[in-house]
Amino acid sequence: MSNLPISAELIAEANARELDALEDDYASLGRKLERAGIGIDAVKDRVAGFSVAIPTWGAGRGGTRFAKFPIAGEPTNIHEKLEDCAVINQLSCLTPRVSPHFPWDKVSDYKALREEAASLGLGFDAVNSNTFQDQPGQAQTYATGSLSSTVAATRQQAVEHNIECIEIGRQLGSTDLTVWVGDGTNFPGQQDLARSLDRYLEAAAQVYAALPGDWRMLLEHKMFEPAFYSTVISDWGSSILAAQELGPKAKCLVDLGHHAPNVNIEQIVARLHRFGKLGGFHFNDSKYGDDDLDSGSINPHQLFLVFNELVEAELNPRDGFNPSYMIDQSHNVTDPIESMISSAEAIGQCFAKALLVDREALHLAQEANDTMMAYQALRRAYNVDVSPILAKARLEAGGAIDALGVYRESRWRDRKAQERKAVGLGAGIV
Ligand code: PSV
Ligand code: MN
Repeated sequence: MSNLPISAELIAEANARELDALEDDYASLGRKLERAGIGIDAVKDRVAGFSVAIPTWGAGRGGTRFAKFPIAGEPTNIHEKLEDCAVINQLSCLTPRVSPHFPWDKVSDYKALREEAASLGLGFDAVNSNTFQDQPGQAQTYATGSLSSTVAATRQQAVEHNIECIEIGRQLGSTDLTVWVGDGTNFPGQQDLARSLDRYLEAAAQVYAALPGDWRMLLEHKMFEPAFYSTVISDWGSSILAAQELGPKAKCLVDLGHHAPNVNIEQIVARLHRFGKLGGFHFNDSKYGDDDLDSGSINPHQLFLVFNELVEAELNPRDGFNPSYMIDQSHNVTDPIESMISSAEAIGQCFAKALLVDREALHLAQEANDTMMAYQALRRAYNVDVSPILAKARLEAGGAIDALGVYRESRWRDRKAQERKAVGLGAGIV
């Protein structure tokens, strides 16, 4: 049974008002692309097949170490989060899967949760384990590490939690386990840098051994925070080495914010792909560090260059190339639904622009060392306003031409503010 949250009439009425302008813009862009030998409908069809997962934890207002400022009508449990995620997908038609985090999203009946999600038009993406926080009643603390802890019982507890996540994920229909550990140190000498990696690898291998045949284990690296001197899986180098040691089902996950400023992330993407280890992404944007800002809000060109590598990778597939795409950002000052609608659009736009690159011209220029023309091949695609392509794909999928506009018109958040209980104050990086 379908249980979509936004009224179909509201969407249809809004689309009727926007339709003429969209058809005009789409036809005009179609003529422009035709002159470059590109059929706009083929690009639109590729965009229609593109999707990016959204995190359940992104449906709530994020926070920093200093504070969290909740808004009225925020979701307070997994059921309300799913409802909000369904709004995002219904209007944008880009986000049909949700990535849950445990134990944050724990329920007693996962079969029922899967059905509930399906009735909202959603499926489940990667399950995320959490060994970076202690839970009430937990036997061992993660204060000084989890999978890499010096304490055997703590490592065991972290392994068991990850295996429990796999079991939950199996019931939800997931096929990926994303493992990010907050393990690391704040002081030189605090832990042995080599031995902590040994302990991590040994514990991670136990999790790996519990993966069902068609599952992947996605290793997420992060250079700092909560540990500020060293982290155990600090960078793509540590990540690929760990993935290679664990085996073929272990891949690397690139969270865009988890690098030093100005690092060439698109090159990391190309490198990971070269060795068959590119497993997926957490999209967000940053100015200074792991700022968790909205995707494409600071450096949309970098996002485009990442997608340019992904389109190249698609043309030269290696070893099961099938990266999982997900948003992972913290919405501290916006309505999370609006941020994720806008971010999914930004991500889809970069994918569409990467499809527009004249690959033949690019490769010829690269071979001939014609630097300017190689650069211009990218530039020409980046400069195209592809929004009519995304809007047309949304329209055809039953979404809203102006997704943000319809969301505001639906007064969803105001209505939820009447129904949902208030979220408590507090702090917390999510
Ligand atoms: C860590 O900063 C991270 O990027 C990981 O993906 C976590 O699971 C997520 O954020 C939520 O805190
Ligand atoms: Mn992440």
